[in-house]
Order: sequence, then C-alpha cells, then structure tokens
Amino acid sequence: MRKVIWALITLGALDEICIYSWLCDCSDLCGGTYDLRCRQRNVIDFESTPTGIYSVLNISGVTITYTGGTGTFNVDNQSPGFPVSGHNLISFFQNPGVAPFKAAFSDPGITSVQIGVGDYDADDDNDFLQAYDAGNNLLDADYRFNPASTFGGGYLSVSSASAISYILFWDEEPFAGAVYWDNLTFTSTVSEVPEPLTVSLFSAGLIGAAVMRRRRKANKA
Ligand SMILES: [Ca+2]
Ligand SMILES: [Ca+2]
Ligand SMILES: [Ca+2]
Repeated sequence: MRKVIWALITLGALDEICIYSWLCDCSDLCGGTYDLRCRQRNVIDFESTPTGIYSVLNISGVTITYTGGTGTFNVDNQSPGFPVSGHNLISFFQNPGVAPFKAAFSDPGITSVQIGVGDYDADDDNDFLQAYDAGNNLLDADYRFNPASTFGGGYLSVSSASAISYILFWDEEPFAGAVYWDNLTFTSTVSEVPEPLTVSLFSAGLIGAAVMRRRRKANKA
C-alpha cells in the first residue's frame, strides 16, 4: 500500500506534461497533435496550398518567404520519393541561385524544427537548415548531402533549449535551389497545460496517506 501511495505522490510531483502522455492520449486533453512528451507537433505538408507562384505563405502560424532574387517561389506538385510528396516548395523555377527560404514562427515556444528535402535523381544536393532566435543568434544548424542517384531525399532537423524564432533553409550547387522542400514539422512546448489530472493524482496520494495514518491509529487502539 505504501508503495502505491508513493507512486501516486511521485506521479503528482512530476512534470504534468509527462503524466498526460503516460496516462492517456494528450490530444483528448489539450486538442491538437502531440508527441510522446505531449509537446504540440505541427506538420505543414502544403497539400491544402494551391500550386502556383508566391511571395509569402502564411500557414499554421508560420510565415514563409524566399530571401533571394525577386523573392518569389513555387508551390509545386511533385512526388520524387520520401519525404517529398504532393505539394511542396521550390525556389529554383523563379529564382535559381543560393539563397534561403525563411520560415518565421508566431508561436514563441518552438524548440525543434524538421523539414524534408529531396528531388529526382540527376544532381548532387547540398542542403542546409539553420535555426535562429529573435535576436538573430544562430541556435542550431544541420546539413545533408543527397547524392545524384537519389529519388527523394531525407530530413534536416534543428532543436534548441531556447525558443526558435525562425529558420533558414537552402540548397547549394550544382543547381542551387533545385530541390523540393516538404513536411515542415515544428514542435512547441505546451503553454497551457490543463491542471486537473495532476492535481487529482497528487490529491489521491495525500488522501491515501491520510487513510493509512488513520488505519494505523485504529489498529493501535
Ligand atoms: Ca507535400
Ligand atoms: Ca538531386
Ligand atoms: Ca537538385
């Protein structure tokens, strides 16, 4: 019995974010999609964005721009292979050259970002991802080489203990910008975690302890 009570008290004292993921599906409690630690996880796959030429995209609290040339880019529809499928971003058709896309987050609690990149075979791709805070300090960076023989590509990822304000991502020579970017995934800390479950667990522990004490007294008497 004592072990059970201690387990309840310990559970109650631990980070409530973890408790939710252990006991139930976080999405039921908080709404939205959550990872195993109950952090909110968003994926932009661009499927609901019509193909065409853009100078800015606002999707799910993310503002996407292209920093080179005329500042325009395409939402295209290509499925060369994992992780690029259906609608995606490509800068090459409007502005071939080495310049980054920028994706700025309105959520101030973003701590990790992933983006898929790839193309059809034909050329080597040198792909870069950088994460910055609101003061333009570099927080984390990733690089990925995609050999010419590849259909599709892979993921770049960055993470940081302090909040990521925006990311830059780009492709370098030989055909700079000739890659498709897809499945922009970002994870934020949950700013408003509901309390009742934590409180009830902690209370259960305390009540259990009180019952034990009373029983012990009763036994002595
Ligand atoms: Ca897509
Ligand atoms: Ca390639
Ligand atoms: Ca390429």
